[in-house]
Amino acid sequence: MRRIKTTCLLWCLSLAAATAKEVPQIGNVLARETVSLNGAWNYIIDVQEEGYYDYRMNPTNSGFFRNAKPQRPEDLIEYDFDKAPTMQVPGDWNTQDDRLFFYEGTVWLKRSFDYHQQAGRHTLLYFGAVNYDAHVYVNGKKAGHHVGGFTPFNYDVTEMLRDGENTVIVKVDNKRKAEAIPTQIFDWWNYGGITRDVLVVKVPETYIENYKLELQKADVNAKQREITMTAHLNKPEAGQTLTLTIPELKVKQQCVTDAEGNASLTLRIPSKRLSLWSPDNPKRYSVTLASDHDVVADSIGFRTIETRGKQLLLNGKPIFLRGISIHEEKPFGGGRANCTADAHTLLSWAKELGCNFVRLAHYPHNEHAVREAERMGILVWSEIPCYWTISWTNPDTYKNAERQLTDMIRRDQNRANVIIWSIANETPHSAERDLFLSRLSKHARSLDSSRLISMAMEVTSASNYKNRLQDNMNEYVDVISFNQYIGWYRDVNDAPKMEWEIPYDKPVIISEFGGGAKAGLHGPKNQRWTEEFQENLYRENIGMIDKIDGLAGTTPWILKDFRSPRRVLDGIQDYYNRKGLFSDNGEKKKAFYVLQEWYEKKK
Ligand code: GCB
Repeated sequence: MRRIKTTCLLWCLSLAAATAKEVPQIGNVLARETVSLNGAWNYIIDVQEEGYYDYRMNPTNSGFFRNAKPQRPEDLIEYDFDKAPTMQVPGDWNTQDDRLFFYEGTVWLKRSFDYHQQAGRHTLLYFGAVNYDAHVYVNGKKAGHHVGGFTPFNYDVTEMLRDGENTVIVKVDNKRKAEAIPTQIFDWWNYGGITRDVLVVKVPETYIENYKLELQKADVNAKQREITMTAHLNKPEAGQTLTLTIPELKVKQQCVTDAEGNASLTLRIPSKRLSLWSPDNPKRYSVTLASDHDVVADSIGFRTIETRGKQLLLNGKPIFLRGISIHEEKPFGGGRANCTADAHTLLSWAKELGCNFVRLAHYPHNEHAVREAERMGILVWSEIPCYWTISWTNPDTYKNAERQLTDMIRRDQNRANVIIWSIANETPHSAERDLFLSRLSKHARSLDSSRLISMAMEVTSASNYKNRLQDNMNEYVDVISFNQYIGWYRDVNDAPKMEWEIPYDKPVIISEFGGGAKAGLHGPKNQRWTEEFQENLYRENIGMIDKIDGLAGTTPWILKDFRSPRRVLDGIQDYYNRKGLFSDNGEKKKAFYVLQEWYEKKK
């Protein structure tokens, strides 16, 4: 009997030893103690998901995640990661192997690493993003499953790691699905793979999971300003002292966690001591937050953003957003961007254009890009890929969208430059859509009251050169934004005659306008695809837009030509959307100078 009990216990322990847990995203991962798993990963292309399903389409126990090796000469194992080619992680697979250029399906990626766990420490396995559907295995056991291609997720893998060599295998599937976010059709390249950093994060058993510092709104003449700090531990542990230090502001203040592991405090700082973050003064303070066992350092800027009628106020003063839309693609050629250098090049082009604002379309961009924009003094609109025709009535689709929104907000909640969370782009009107998006809007507000909410709407009626924008979502957004393509999809050369009716007392952003041009193609201004056509379109649109009542900014479409499978015109598009002001090789088109000239006047 005793023996049975012991066997049972051992079995239970071995089961326990195999479990990993998805834990809430750790905040400010880049400042934690980490080991990078970036670099070369072996990969196997698995068109029929042979490594996941048996020949009756049941998930198999002997899938590729086992990383099996023949033990005897007669053993049959029909895959071998160690003989498979390698690709760089982070990186999209489409630009690393010609066979994968148009591929949409499953690829397995594997990486081994040496690890020595310290007693009393926990280990998280963090992915910056995997597009789209990821099954993660550690040493042959499942760590978890994640859906959504542009937001971070992490597992506590403490119990799964061995002393010495460890193996991580990820099954990545980028097939498009009607119920997914984004859905089956979208105008950008469906880059697959582990597209952002992979990190092993070493944390104490009880660590600071996330925190948020927020400058409270106040009168511009207020003598004193309030900064609130809220933080929480990964565990409901009461009685831990948190110490917030900002040496430059002479701040060292403490608070104690409650039974939920939450703590908060309020700083009161003389206004004249506080230098507010703005595009002209991208001031960030060194901040550290320490608990009894953990410490995390950050650089944080303080600013307020709010609206007053049709005005947009940054730090209490009206601001015009001289923006441009950007896709997360490398500056030269295609391929997913994921490093500070890529971001720096793209953002420098935006700066040269005269921008103080970028719309990071159409999904959350990588953290390096948002931080680089903050350092360079560029305001950011950040959005989730709730784009075009979403399955509005599917509860799992809603959960997926809400999760992506949550993870986007949690990751960047301390970035002073992020001023707008956008919840959707060009979605068809219906009661179901209104319900879905209004829930998202309320959710975003419940997580973050220090930023504005918007979405890219569409013009609903147009006749006799009169355009009207009407959208039930108006009451759920702070800023009315809409895309319009007069001069390209509509009414070529009619922009000067257009009138606009936007019946809401809120600031207006034109979140897209533009047209395509092939760099180096010249001709008369009415000839499509020439630089002159695009140049003229910009001139006429700017003339029209500038007259819109309450115009608070624009983010024309788009900084750089980007890859899109929808753009098939040979010799012109060649699978690029050509609406960039820069070509895919970084050459400026004529329209660049038109926008630059206008933005110069708007300074
Ligand atoms: C839009 C979409 C954007 C497209 C663009 C275009 O309205 O929001 O994703 O790429 O138009 O080029 O048609």
